Amino acid sequence: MTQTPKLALYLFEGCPYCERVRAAVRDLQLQVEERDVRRDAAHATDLQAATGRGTVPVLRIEEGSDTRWLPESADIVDHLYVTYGEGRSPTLLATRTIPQVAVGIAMALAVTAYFTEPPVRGWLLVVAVMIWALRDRWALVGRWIPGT
Ligand SMILES: N[C@@H](CCC(=O)N[C@@H](CS)C(=O)NCC(=O)O)C(=O)O
Repeated sequence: MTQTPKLALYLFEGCPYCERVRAAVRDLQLQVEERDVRRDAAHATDLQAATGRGTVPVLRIEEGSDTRWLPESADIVDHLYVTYGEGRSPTLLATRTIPQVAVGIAMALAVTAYFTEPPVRGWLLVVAVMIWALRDRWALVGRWIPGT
């Protein structure tokens, strides 16, 4: 799909918040140039100059002579769906529903573990910690899962 504004996404590999935006870009089949701030120092410098900080993701929206810089993954995802979604809602990955549910399950397991006798307690705690550790990595995993 093509669109009038030229979109560039400032990011770096392995950044979970950037993966949320990538999930939206994939879902909406948008043409967005990716600018990795860790691979190209010029992109990092441009981002710092424009936003005053190095935090990613940031979407650069160029429309004619007008350029806007949009930070915050949730705001970027909202913007993309409102502008290009044709009424569609963000996917579970783009809204971070999956990591949030994972945190909920991990906390429930941890609480359960507290009231359970060993050795079940130990195993529940291990599983809870693993789910918690993966909470923001699902977007990376989800890159290979169709329909997410
Ligand atoms: N609330 C922000 C968080 C973004 C964030 O924490 N990005 C991390 C990478 S995943 C980052 O850029 N850290 C480096 C820094 O803040 O300078 C969002 O949702 O976009």
